[in-house]
Order: sequence, then C-alpha cells, then structure tokens
Amino acid sequence: MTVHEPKFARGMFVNGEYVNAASGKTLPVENPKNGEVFAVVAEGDAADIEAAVTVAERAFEKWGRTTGAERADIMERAAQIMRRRLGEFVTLEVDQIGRARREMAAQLARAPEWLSYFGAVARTHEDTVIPFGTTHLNYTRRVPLGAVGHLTPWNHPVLILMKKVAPSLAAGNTMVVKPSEIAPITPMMLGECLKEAGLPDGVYNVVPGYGPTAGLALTAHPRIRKIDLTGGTETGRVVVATAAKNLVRASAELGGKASVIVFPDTEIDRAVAATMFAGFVAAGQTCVQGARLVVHRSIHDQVIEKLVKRTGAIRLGDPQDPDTQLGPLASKKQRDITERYVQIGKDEGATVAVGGRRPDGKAFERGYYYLPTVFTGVKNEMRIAQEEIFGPVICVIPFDTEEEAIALGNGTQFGLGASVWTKDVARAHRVTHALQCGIVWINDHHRIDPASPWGGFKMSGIGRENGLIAYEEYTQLQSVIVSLTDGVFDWYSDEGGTKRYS
Ligand code: TXE
Repeated sequence: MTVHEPKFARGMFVNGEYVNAASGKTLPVENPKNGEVFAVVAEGDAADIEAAVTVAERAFEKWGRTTGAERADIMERAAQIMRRRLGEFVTLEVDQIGRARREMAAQLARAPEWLSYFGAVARTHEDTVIPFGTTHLNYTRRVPLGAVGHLTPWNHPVLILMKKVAPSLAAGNTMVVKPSEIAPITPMMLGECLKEAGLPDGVYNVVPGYGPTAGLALTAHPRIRKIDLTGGTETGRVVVATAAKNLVRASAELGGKASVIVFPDTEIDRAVAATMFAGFVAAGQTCVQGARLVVHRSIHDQVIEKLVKRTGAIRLGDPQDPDTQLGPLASKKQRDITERYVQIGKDEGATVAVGGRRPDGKAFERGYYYLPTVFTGVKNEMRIAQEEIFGPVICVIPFDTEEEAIALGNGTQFGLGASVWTKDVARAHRVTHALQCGIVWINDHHRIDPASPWGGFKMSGIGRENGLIAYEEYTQLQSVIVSLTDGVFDWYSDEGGTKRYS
C-alpha cells in the first residue's frame, strides 16, 4: 500500500452529517489498480456504534410512524437524485474496488430501482383480515422493527447495500450500516442522496470500521432489532450466533460456488458466452459466480477450445478506461487468495487451460491484477471445486447423465445460485426442481431484479433479499382482534349456558 496525500477525507455519516470517530482514528481507502491510498474515512468502533444506534432509535420515534406514502415519496426522490449523481457513484466505486467501469456503470444505473420498487411496496402495502367468526374482526398489521443493522461487503458496495436499505426504509425502520472497510465511501454518498430527498436525519447512518471492532459491536448491540449481513460464510456463523444471544433476528447472504450446467443441446457459442459472463463478471468476485462449469462430455472439448481462446482475449487494464473488460481484484488479500487456490489446483492435479498467473507488463505491476483462469480435469472433490475462491477462476467438470449433472449441481456445501442450459423444457424444470439452490436461472445466469427473491439454501445463508418477502422480513406482525358486540362478557356469572373464550 502506497500512502500519498489522499484526494479527500470523509468522516462517518451519522445523524445526517459527516462527523469524526470518537477515537479520532481514520481508515485508509486504497485503489487496487495501483495500491495508492486515495481517501480516508473515519474509523468507527464500539463507541461510535453506540452513538449511531442511539441516534437511529431516536429517529425511529417519528420515522416509524410515517405512512407508506410519505416514505415512498422520499424514496422515489432519492432514486432520482442517485440517477443524477450516477457518474460520481461509478467513478468512486471503480476507485474503491477496481471493477471495470463498463460493469459498474451498468450495475449502478439499476441501483435506484430498489428505492422505487420498495417505495411502491410501502405505498401499496395491504394488511390482511383473518376469518375469526362473526363476533370478532381480526386484522393484521405489519409494523417496523426499530433500529436495524446492516453489514455489507466490498464486491458490490452500493447494490448489496441497496438490497438491505430499501426494504428497511420502506417498512419504517431506521438503520446503522457498517460498510466494508474496503469500500466505505459510496455507502455514505447514499446518505447524502437520502438527506437531499428529505429523509429525516438519523434514519440512515453509516459507521465505517473493521469487522471485529465496529462490525462486532453492531452485531452484539442489544438494542438493534435485526442484523443483516452479506459476507463470507465464516463471518455468517459468527454474526448469526452473536445476534442469537440477544434474540435479535438475523439474515445472512453468504458464500457460493454456483454451477453452470450445460446440456449438449446448447450451442457452443452460447455455452462459452454464458460461462465467461458467469465466471468472470466482477473478476469472479460475486456470490453467484459460475465457478463450476458442469458440461456434458460430448461437447466438453469444443466448449473448452473456444472458452480458452476467448478467455485469453479478455482485455485487462485500467478499470476507469471504458474499454477495459477486467480490472484488478479488489484487494491484495483477494489476489493472494486467488493465487493460493490456483497453486492448490495445480497440486491437486487439475490442468491450467488458460491464465493461472498475473498478467505481464508495466501497466499491471502495482495493481492486484490476475489473468482470467480456466482449470480443466477438475474432480468434484478437489478443493478448487468445493471452496469459494472469489476470483476469476472457473473449474470445468464433465458429466455423462442427467443424474450426474444434478449430483454435481448439488455437490458442494453451498446452495445460492445455479444455471441450467438446455432447450428441453421438461429437462430444464426437472433439473431445476432437483437443485438445492435458492436461485436457479434457466438459459441465463446472474439476472437480478428488486422484485425477485434472492438468497441461499444450505451454507449460503438464511433469509431472503428483494421482493415482498424482504419487506416482510423487515417488519413484525401485529394481530388485532376486535369484539363486534357491545354486551358484557361475564365469564364469572352463573347465567347462560356453556361459555367459550376462544
Ligand atoms: O468478507 P467478510 P471479506 C466471501 C469471499 C471472500 C471472503 C472474505 O469468499 O473471499 O468472504 O471476504 C464484516 N462481526 N465473501 O473478508 O469478512 C466486514 O467488516 C461483524 C462473499 O471481505 O465476511 C464486512 O463489512 N462483522 C460475499 C462484512 O462483514 C464482521 C461477499 C463482510 O466481510 C465480522 C464478501 C465480525 N466478526 C465476501 N467480520 C458474498 N456472498 O457476496 C467481518 N465483518
């Protein structure tokens, strides 16, 4: 890490303004394309989390009582403001995590949709009337939880945050966000947009800091009402267990090792394009990365031949250059992990068909670049096929029968995403229904919409983001039972026959 004079400094975003950490400490933000620190932000710890939770609780007293329509108006305005500031978001996001500008621009252009969708949910939400006989009216109310906590990662700093913030706001909660230490700037910019849209101060707070200090303090805080993490599976275990001690609700979107399952009726070009998109978008740093190409043996060689050729032609470069297709990995740590796993793969006996090293050339010397890599000759039990690498590495595993394809699709501890590629409609659904995954795409991969539920089976997590289910998970249900009679219900009088109270 090279420390130059940082371009700018930010504090932490609490109660509608940037403030310093109680300790006065700061946290450096590094640009992974050259290892330079380009910004500093406040480094929060337990004292700052305590202050932010107190602010959020106070803000909840009013925000929790607003109508859905009032919240929707503010959220829609914030969506427009984000659209206006899109260029700034993209530039900073690229500087923080090194992801190619063409990808970040496409992703961030969609982020405001989350505010619009969940604003519409808040505006149109209807509660239910329960059949309870003729003497009573029973209805339910979805009420907010209170001050909630969000722990977010670095791979999609704004988009993943949006999946948590939008339903939280829509339901009437207030929040404290502990963003990734690698990418804390854009989450605070979102606070600026929300404030400009009219969100009352204290509803949305961001405390940058490290996981074991600020993150743990938020998770262990007895007065937050829900903790929502996207991160690694090991972090998920710690966070969910810590929250459970306070009987705090937890949802966790964790690791993955998605399979791209290609049946032989898929055209070779389509299979290759699918594999490259699923495997290399975001330099493989996504939870639904198609890290495993499970391909029918009859087309294996043809797919590999084209895949190797096209992978070798992917343009690496400065991520701010609109022509760059693949930037550096987000951190030195992430490249170290990738290099370690590539070595493990070689030691396990798999073959590097393309990539498998850092790129040559002066332009790449200081950044955390790694060539997109394809391993062939992979066996399901190998560590490279089982463990989340979170880098641009694809493992190819051939299959012969549909049963084998399903077994391979289910053949890891994870169960977040998978894709099934075939023109046979019956087979597509049959295979999909046999997969233990929270999200399955048929003839596509990594499609997302604010309305479409997102979350994992098995070790990929608990709870769901997106859609009505996410809104519901940010509320609690109150059941109201109203007597429709004016008469006295006198349980202890001797008059009348048999009485019932339920
Ligand atoms: O994530 P962490 P890291 C996977 C991926 C990656 C690995 C580690 O395989 O290589 O996880 O990445 C906060 N209490 N994914 O280290 O640590 C942390 O500060 C409370 C998959 O970057 O899980 C950050 O804000 N909070 C994934 C957030 O948790 C803690 C996305 C996630 O960080 C904490 C990211 C603690 N004890 C990584 N420890 C996906 N599914 O998309 C950390 N944090």
